[in-house]
Amino acid sequence: MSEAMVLHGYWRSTASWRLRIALGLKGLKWQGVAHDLLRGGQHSAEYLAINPQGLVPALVVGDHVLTQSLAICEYLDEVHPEPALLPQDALSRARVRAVAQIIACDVHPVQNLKVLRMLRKRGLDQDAINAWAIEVIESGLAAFAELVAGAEGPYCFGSQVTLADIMLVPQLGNARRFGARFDFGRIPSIEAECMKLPAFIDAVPARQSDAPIE
Ligand SMILES: N[C@@H](CCC(=O)N[C@@H](CS)C(=O)NCC(=O)O)C(=O)O
Repeated sequence: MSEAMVLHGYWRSTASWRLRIALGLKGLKWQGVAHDLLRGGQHSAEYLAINPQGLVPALVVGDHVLTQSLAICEYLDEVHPEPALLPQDALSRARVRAVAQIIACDVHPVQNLKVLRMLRKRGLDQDAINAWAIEVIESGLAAFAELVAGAEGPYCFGSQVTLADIMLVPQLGNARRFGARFDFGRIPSIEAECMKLPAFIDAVPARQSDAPIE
């Protein structure tokens, strides 16, 4: 693949953050196009032509547009198998996908900007919205921690970074933003281990070119 891939994202988007980690782990070159979610960049006609869902990320690979971060991570893993983001055997893969989906399907979607705005429109005040988000994050992370408790470290499932770690670390960024607890089981030590790796360090929101200058 000669052209660099184009990642449509936003510095603080946790779904974009997952892709930045995956691309970094695979050592793949990419160019970023930032869409300011707070200013509605995701709803511009130009972006909707790329992703009709009006959500980031989208990854442009040659003539193809890919959406949904989990599907994109799996695509990258299939096309660029090293280092593998999923284990070799089917049972272990199912376990990794299950915890990855706790974050991607059950925890993260309900704190989406779109969802939080809908709640506000329906009369919930900010404290109630935050309390709701915290409850969802904490219950999801507690279950995540239990499901990885029996596995060897230092990462979620052993000595290989998997999709589970890629989903977990950005979600912890969201947990901090909302003031949710995340000190469940091995979660803090998994995060600390991941944050020693360049792919995780480079992917943090504050390091992105569209992040506000402090
Ligand atoms: N399931 C999607 C979620 C994408 C998503 O929710 N993106 C958020 C940012 S993390 C977004 O674009 N929000 C814009 C909005 O809610 O208007 C994925 O994993 O790619």
